[in-house]
Amino acid sequence: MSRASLVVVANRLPVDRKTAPDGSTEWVTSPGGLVTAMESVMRNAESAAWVGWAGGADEDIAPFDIDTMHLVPVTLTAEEVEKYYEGFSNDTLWPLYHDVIADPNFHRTWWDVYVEANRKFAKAAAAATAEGGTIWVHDYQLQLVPEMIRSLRPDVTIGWFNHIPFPPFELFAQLPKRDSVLRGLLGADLLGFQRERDAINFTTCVRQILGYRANEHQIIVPGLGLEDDRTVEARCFPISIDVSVYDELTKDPAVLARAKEIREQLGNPKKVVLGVDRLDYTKGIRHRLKAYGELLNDGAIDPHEVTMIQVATPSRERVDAYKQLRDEIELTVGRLNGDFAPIGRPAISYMHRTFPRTDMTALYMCADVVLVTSLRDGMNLVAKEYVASRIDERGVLVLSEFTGAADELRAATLVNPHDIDELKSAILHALAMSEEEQQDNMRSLRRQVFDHDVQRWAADFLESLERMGGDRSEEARK
Ligand code: GDG
Repeated sequence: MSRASLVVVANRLPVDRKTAPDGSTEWVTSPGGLVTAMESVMRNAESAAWVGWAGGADEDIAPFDIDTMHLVPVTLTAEEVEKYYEGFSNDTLWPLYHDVIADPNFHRTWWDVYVEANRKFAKAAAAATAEGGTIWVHDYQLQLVPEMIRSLRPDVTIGWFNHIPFPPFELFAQLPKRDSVLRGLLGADLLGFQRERDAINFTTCVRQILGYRANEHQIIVPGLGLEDDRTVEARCFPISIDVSVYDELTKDPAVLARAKEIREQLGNPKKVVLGVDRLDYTKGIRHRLKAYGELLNDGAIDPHEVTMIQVATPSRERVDAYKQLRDEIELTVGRLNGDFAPIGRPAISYMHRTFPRTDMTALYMCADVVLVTSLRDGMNLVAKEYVASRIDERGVLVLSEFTGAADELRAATLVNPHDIDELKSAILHALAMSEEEQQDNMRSLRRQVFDHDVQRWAADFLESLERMGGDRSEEARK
């Protein structure tokens, strides 16, 4: 394929390799809001490509097409997977950007490999983009890519979007190589964040650490030598979900039947409480289980009447903090079931595996209460998916104040998950909420989510980016 006018760059390509029983392999698109949103913007672009890692190590894979997308794989070595991805991305940046819930680890060799891996992505993106094209870089793994692309391809317009929080100055200041990270990001024309607070945290860091002039949303990057100064914008673009998918699934008779079947399999409890998370220390699963366990212990929740389901999707299983978290959660669930489960049915039905989206939707449809108790979360899509699945306008969303979603979903039952007493009260309040109040809240939540879907998110970001690109070429002509 010739070079594309729109190039998306993300750590992962939007595909997984599936191996058939006969040993043959094929690529299938991995489901998710980002992929759906990107598919639709890529379809509308003159020509588009997605640059990213295919998931293995030391494998050279030629560019290929799937559905309507042109994919350009970036090869990572086993050392890069260990030091760039598992190390600097997931064991340094991830905990630091999530309020240091876990201790960030830092090794200078991780940083060196992070730089080299970022360069691979930048080179691949620069080579894949047409003259004057647009590149949209995603997430914390690729923070050096904007500047690297700019030095290779000054003609292109560059955007970057952070899916996770951007930390306050006091925390970001701890990051070794913090100047390089900020300079890497400032290669972009537009930097997108989940919350207003994240954008402000970023501009504050730039002012304090690099000493550049900046207001809340605009930063003046001084030009070197004869170069003009550049203006970089930092704004919030809260990500969302593809609501049409949930609209369809919730009307599918097979999904409706599955929701009914799940309730029956649980012994038809009066109420079902649900948690769905990647098994990650940021999601507050331990706090949730502590509150729920105390409610069982206090006798405030009768396990004959209420069942909790916890789906904990496997995640980053080679990183120590994740191994330890899994052990702790499984020990707690085992103890609680041992202490409280009636014969033949669990007090907490715990699953450490992934489910098809039809099952996830059926779970949302049968849950009277969903608990989102993240200690810090960029957005949290589970909250929005639950709302989108409640065609009956019933159900209660208990939502941590420390999620990006809490800025938008004001009609949820908002909680501070660190306050176990408050969390317990919120769970009891949710279980006892009248149908009228549930309906009032759910209607308001549904309006918010349906008016702000992921297609609108992508279109808003790209329109702002195009505007920045337009301003830049006008300045260049002057
Ligand atoms: C990052 C940020 C931000 C989970 N288990 C299964 C499954 N899931 C799906 C959910 C949801 C997604 O995974 C999880 O999204 P979250 O937003 O909750 O969290 P992260 O993975 O941490 O994502 C986050 C997001 O990026 C987007 O910007 O919101 O703050 O941390 O869609 O439904 N899906 C299926 N089976 C499962 O078992 N099919």
